[in-house]
Amino acid sequence: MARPKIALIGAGNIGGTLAHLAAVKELGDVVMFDIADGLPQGKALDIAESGPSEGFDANMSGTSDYADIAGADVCIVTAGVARKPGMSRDDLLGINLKVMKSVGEGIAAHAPNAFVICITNPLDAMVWALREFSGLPHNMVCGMAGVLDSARFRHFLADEFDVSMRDVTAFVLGGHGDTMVPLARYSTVAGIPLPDLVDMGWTTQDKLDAIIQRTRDGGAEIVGLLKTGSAFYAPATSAIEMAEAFLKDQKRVLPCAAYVDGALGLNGMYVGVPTVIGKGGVERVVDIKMNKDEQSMFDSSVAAVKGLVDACKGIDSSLT
Ligand code: A3D
Repeated sequence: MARPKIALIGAGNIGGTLAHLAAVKELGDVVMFDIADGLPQGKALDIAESGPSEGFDANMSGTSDYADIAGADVCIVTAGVARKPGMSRDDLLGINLKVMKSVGEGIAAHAPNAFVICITNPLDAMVWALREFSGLPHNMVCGMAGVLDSARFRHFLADEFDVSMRDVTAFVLGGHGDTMVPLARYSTVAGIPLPDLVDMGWTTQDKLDAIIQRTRDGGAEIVGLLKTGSAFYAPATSAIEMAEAFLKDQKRVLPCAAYVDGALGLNGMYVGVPTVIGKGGVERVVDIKMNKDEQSMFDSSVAAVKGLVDACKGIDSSLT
């Protein structure tokens, strides 16, 4: 049986890390695409040369020709520009929108049956635009953000409680930006919700509020430290978790930027929501109930995403 084929569109910091993880986890053959001459070929060869020590057999290749992604089962898109200190994700909109057009057309022409995971920022608007440009079914195009934002939240909580990260679950909804909504009520340590842990004296409400804010600022914290780009190890790991859920039909319940039409009171838009990912792509959106405060935070986040989508429509008249 042929190995699955994984196409990585963008071979920069995240693209290279995705390729390495896909190889080490033996998820399939990897083809890296980039417009930068030699970059995808060089990274692919470098990773292939780790195969004898690591013990994987997957094929690694690099290309600047979309024809080489033909028949890909999964496409993970990181093509575009990343933030530098002082920039917001939204500052990337104009330039990355043009990139999404060429990527969307390339995927439509050569890998129309792929499960597509977008990582390029500003995430929720870019995944919407990528779906529009590619014309793929909505359930087969989604964005990675919630898994990363939840992982950051889980890491900070595990540190605060001095417990294993494996026993901390967290829930972050909404757009991937300053308005994201970490939901304390739905986040737990071994099933015990965070508000109960505050009551039990494990932490204070002030400390929990600070952790929630640090989660919202998680991307900027890393940009500030790196100074030359944005986070890439955890973003790559998060997207690989989603790709693996699809390739192995795991039915994982993962938050991602999915097309929501009907659930959570939304009509036809991309935003971060809990989903079930399996061989059908985004198979379900989990229609959770929010209280008044949570709903109002989610509404602000939805409004911010809608503003970015409108900005895309203002830039490219083919988008309606
Ligand atoms: P970087 O290392 O700059 O890699 C981007 C790559 O895209 C470069 O190698 C470019 O040559 C390539 N590229 C540019 N234009 C094209 C094109 N038209 N076709 C193909 N390739 C192209 O960035 P990175 O890997 O650090 O980040 C990639 C994207 O992910 C950025 O937009 C980041 O803002 C975004 N990002 C998102 C998250 C989320 O959680 C959603 C987290 C971190 C980064």
